[in-house]
Amino acid sequence: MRKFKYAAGAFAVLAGVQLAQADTLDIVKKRGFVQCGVTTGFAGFSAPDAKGNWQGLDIDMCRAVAAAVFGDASKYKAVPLNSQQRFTALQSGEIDLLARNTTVTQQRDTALGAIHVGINFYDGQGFLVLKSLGVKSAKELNGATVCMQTGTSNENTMADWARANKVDYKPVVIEQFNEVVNAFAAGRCDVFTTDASGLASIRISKMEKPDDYVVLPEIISKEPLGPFVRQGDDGWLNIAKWSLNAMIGAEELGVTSANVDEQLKSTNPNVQRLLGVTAGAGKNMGVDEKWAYNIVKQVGNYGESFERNVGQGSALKIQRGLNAQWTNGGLMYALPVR
Ligand SMILES: N[C@@H](CCC(=O)N[C@@H](CS)C(=O)NCC(=O)O)C(=O)O
Repeated sequence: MRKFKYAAGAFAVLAGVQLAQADTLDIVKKRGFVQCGVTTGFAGFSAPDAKGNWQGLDIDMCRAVAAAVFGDASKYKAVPLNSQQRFTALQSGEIDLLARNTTVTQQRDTALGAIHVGINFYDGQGFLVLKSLGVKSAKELNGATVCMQTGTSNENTMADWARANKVDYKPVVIEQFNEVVNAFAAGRCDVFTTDASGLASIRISKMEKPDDYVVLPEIISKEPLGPFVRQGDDGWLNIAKWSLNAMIGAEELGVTSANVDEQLKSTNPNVQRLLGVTAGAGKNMGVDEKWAYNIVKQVGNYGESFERNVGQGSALKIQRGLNAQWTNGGLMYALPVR
């Protein structure tokens, strides 16, 4: 009897493993597009433009994976999710890829059935306040009301930091992004706390008078942001991981959307392998050898995507900083395609 129970248990585990390893690539190919979990609208990272086309650094991850799988960056569907909904949507299979300013943490990588793909933006948590408040440092925020969104890492980070710095604050935690933004704009709280990139985005795109607001200089945490996939499908993880790597690596190698056709003639073996001139990388992942060529041609390299969406070509004007290439003093370091 005992033996039987054990066997049944082992079978269930096995079946579970098989379920978890369901071939996402196959499912995506049959469906014809990637289901990509994004924000409900967060300028610079994932937001629809005036024509309703989604744009952003995270959207470029959706497009890169679509280009790798289909040779067509447009073959993805943006699934808007608030902070609270995002991991459930990934667990349930509603989305194939979560590309939504999500901080990589040990808990998310282990307890939520999710696994991170890489880092596409190194960030840290900060504070946005009205200039007229005259606050110069976050440590002066004793007694302040602080707006933040439910289901973010920002809630715990704020609590930890406030405790350590003996700052007493009143949290105003709201689930919907627009509502928390409106609460802040209406003065229902003195401070908005989230990732510094998010604050830059909120200040520029959501505040009526951006110049009335300032992001305080203090950064109280590490918020390495990156895409996630479901645990248990290493093949799909590889496609997402190497799509991001291809963008970062292309920048390092000087391959851009403008010169990628010319670069097909490059004598650099790293460029030849990246662009599929030397075959192998695509086949190893079950996609076309031109997977990375298609990413760079249609989406651009990481630097192009950064500048267009959040950098100098955007309203946010975020400096490269930690997101510069390692050769330029930053942390962007592509793993080699070979
Ligand atoms: N990086 C943090 C915060 C990410 C986050 O969800 N930030 C909010 C900003 S307040 C957001 O993007 N909201 C957009 C939405 O819910 O549509 C995390 O992973 O928890």
